[in-house]
Amino acid sequence: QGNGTTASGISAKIPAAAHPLAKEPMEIASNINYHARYSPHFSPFKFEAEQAYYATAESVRDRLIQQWNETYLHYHKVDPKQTYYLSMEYLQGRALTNAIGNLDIHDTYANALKKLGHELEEIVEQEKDAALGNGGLGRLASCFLDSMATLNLPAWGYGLRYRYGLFKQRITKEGQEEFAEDWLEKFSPWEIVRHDVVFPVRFFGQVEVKPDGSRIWVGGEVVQALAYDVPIPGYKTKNTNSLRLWEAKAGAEDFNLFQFNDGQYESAAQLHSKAQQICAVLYPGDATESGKLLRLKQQFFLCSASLQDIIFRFKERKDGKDSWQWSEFPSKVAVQMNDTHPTLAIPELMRLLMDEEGLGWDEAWDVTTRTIAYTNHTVLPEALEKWSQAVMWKLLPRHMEIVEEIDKRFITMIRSTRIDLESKLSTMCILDNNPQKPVVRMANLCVVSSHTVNGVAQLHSDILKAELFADYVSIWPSKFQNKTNGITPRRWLRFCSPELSNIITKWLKTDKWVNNLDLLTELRKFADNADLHAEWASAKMANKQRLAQYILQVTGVTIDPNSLFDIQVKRIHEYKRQLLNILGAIYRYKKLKEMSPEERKKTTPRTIMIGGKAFATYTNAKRIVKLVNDVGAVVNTDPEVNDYLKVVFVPNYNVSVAEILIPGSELSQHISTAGMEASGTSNMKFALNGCLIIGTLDGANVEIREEIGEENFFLFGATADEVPKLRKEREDGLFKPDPRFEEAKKFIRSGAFGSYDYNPLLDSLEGNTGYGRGDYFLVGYDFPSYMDAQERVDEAYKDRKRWLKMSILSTAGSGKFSSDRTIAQYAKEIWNIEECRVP
Ligand code: B1N
Repeated sequence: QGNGTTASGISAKIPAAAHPLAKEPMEIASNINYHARYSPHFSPFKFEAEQAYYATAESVRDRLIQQWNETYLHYHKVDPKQTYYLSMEYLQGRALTNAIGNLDIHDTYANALKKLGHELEEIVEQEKDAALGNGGLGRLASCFLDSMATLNLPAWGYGLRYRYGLFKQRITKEGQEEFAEDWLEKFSPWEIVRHDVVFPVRFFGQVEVKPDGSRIWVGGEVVQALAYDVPIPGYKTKNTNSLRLWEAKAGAEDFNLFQFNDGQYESAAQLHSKAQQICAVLYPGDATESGKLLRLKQQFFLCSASLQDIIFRFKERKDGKDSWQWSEFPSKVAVQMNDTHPTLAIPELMRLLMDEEGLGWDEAWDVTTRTIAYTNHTVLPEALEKWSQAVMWKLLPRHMEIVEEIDKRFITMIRSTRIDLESKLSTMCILDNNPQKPVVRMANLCVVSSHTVNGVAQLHSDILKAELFADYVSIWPSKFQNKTNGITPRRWLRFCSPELSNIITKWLKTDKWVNNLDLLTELRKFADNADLHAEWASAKMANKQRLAQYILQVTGVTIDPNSLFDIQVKRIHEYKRQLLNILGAIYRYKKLKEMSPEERKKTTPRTIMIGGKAFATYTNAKRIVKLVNDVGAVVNTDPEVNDYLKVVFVPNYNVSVAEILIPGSELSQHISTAGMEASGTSNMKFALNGCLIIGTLDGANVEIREEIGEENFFLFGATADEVPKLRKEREDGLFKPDPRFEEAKKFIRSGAFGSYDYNPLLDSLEGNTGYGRGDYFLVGYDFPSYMDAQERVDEAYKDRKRWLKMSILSTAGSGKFSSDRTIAQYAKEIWNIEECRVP
């Protein structure tokens, strides 16, 4: 209990009130105090860490609401063109540190809390992560929101308010187990329920033809979409945008009181429970799809509610103007689809314009195609969404009519203008009418209907143009663009590593780099400076110690901050090749065992950390999790080697865990089979934090290496254009495995890591071809060059000066990877929107 605090916990000396925009710590303390006393959520007689967190968050929220209202009114008055970002996922993580950082009130809040007997650093730990996303795609959406607000862009995020976000991962003797994570268990202080923003969303039903020949969708079930707004503050600006999350609800009229009184409790509330299901859980897939009716309902729910809202606001701003036209819509509205998940926005916008607003096909099509743009995030065939036509007809009969018509017109256009493409039509058209399984190809629908299609890193965009979308490129060459991903430097450096940030600010003599990340190049001048080296090393060491503390706390394993911290964290997937990493670790372990004590002393001690969640039904991914844990159990308790090697599986990887791991890392692994990782974004976060990368020429690695210099990047492996040839050679039985690779596999099969049956996993790396065999991801091919690169890492680490220089140059070369740069490019080259700064 801190100064002035009574036995009841709440400070008696500090009055409970003060203006929400108070500037002095004392006034802020009194505002926090006010929320603690009058918050309906807890007893006013307690003020422990949890209550302090909620009261602090509510106090910060007062400020956010103030700015958020001003922003809305300003946008309303100026009426600029606005962007609406549609995404099924947002990985927001925690909000408190980010909010007070962006509002530039960190120190005053820290002081205020001190007066109330609490440390801000401990209070922020109370917050649960908002994990409404799976991985990179969802986190990208969240970084984009931060940058849109920071750049004063009039832009909204739209998503779903899932009750259960990404599952919680626990590690047991069996490996990974999944548990529901209740991020709303108590409540979220960051959302504002908007009872004034509600739209009906229909499912099922049928299409009726009216006497005038127009068509209308009727019947079926109708649920209500209720808005929850999460204010998104920009960094050091008043602009505070909105992330609008929809929740599905049924109304009182849907409750059958007669049935209930009759004892039929379940059927009485049938629509209520159906509505509840819609936003119950986040689809736990990352780059794999399995057709689920509920998932399709979710997608449509997002699209329909968001578009009704967008149209409502467009009309509201036209209200009072004598004449306006729908053709102006695309000059006020840009809709960006985050992958194909919100594809139904296309037929839904067409339907709303034609059936509700009375436009003809041509006009509606013109408006739709000038409004909507599509970002592709993957070329993995299993992740390209294909919905069963039968399911679509049932759930969305009117939309299927529209999709059929879009397809028909596309085919007609090709036949009349590009007869040379006739033979390609069967793969280019939208409806795949294969009698075995007729499906709608969502990516094709997106390409045909969007004004712009972009990939997320240069290599990925090139592959899209040369392969997946090559035929369309010949029709619409200027439709295809690249927008290399980025990350927000606020969360991913300024706030997660204040130590390193302060050093950067000191040496650059300005903190302007936080929203002008290109300024980091100035650090290059000091890359050899001994004073900077000393400061840099001490910041890194502090971050490593914090990380070691965390690892001890969650795993019980003690790791040595003087060893090289080597991290791979991302969703577990065969193409990301965590298996390559762990096989390398196993080989390293075996060699250490064979060495004499003197020889071991000459090696570079390493701590290998691997973390990530596996899709619950992805068996091989789960086997990899189990293997990492089993290897750790043996290596970490082996007294002969555990001064030189530790292998740790970091459980329940999420945004908050990343904020501890990344600043403390020295080497990180981005080792996907070339051509398979569209971009990657954690690679950017690690590089920004002065961590060196060992990686393949894949995704954004290519551009990172260009920016920071090839001498500062540990490169290995086949290139994307070699991959098909290597797979072919393998099929032809021409592949000769490296003896080190064979040795590592054999060691596992010998039972060195326990009795679990790893044969199916290892078999996937063997043979020449076949389902689950033939080493599709080329682990065996890349293994020798990977091990060679690892040897170069060990050597480089021994030369402290050289390593520090490389680390500084990594940070210095990371400026391009700010999401501010990415978003500025989207704004200019795709959305055609401009800054609209709140005065
Ligand atoms: O999107 C990220 C990229 O940096 C990654 O390389 C890429 O793998 C990731 C189906 C996906 N692509 N596709 C998905 C997510 C959920 C789902 O249900 C696919 N995620 C990516 C950001 O561009």
